[in-house]
Amino acid sequence: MKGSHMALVLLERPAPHVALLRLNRTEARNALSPELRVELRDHFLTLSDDRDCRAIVITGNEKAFAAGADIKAMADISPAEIMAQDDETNWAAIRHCRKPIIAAVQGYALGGGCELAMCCDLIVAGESARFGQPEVKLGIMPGAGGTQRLVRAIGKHRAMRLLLTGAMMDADEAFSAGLITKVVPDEQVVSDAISIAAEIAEMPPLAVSEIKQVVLAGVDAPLDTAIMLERRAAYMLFGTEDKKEAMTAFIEKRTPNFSGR
Ligand code: DAK
Repeated sequence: MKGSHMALVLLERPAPHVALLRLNRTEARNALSPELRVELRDHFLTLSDDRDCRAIVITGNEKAFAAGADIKAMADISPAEIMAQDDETNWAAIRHCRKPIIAAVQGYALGGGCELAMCCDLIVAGESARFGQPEVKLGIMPGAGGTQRLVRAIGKHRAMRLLLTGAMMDADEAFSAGLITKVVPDEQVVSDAISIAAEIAEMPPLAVSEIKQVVLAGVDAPLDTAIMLERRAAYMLFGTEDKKEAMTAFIEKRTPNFSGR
């Protein structure tokens, strides 16, 4: 936070090696203003490099994870102005973050808010969660991966309904469609996401990082190439101190102690 400026994204450390980012524009249903997106980018850049951070949870509040890009900031904007904002750099910081990211969603995850959730590696949703891409109703369309990620997550025929009508999916529908990891009671969303993050944070960090990278890079590569990526990363992990420690600990029937090397 700089001076008296109210942070639009709050950073907490709720468990060892776990960072929690809270979107903090309650009055606007966490609409992703240009300023908020820059703060979010800076947090992800820092946490991606922070050796103490091994997993990240991102959440909103009980009413909204995020209701999308800020409509009031877009109402009069020209294509040149929106290009000049270079929002892609902000999204790239999230996409390229090396640490696993868990979205903890209560309430609305719409438009850019749904795109943000889909950028994460896991999505824990409360019963109040609502997912949708309502851009069509505003005469625009998703611009941060929504058309592509939704189709890959839930298939063309379900995605088209949401994209072309702006309809929302509730948490159960999102779960059965394969968009999200799990549904829990609203009051447990953040604590559940933190406990998954804490479990990940106990794993050997290099293995976690390689698994995340291979899943993400492989999904858009030809299968043979992706399997080769997987094999090479798997070979490499045999060279880590943590592999030696994990296997020795198993054989000696004790808890491993990972160094991240
Ligand atoms: N932007 C600005 N303000 C918003 C907002 C938003 N997206 N969503 C809510 N708010 C504000 C409301 O204006 C209201 O402000 P006041 O009237 O109190 O000043 C306050 O938050 C509370 O909202 P409501 O009174 O409407 O609250 P409700 O609980 O009744 O309804 C709602 C919540 C989330 C269902 C409703 O607010 C709503 O429909 N909001 C808009 C959702 C939406 O259409 N989202 C999609 C936005 S478009 C791109 C990249 C990305 C994008 C575009 C381009 N490029 C790289 C090119 C992304 C576009 C979008 O996300």
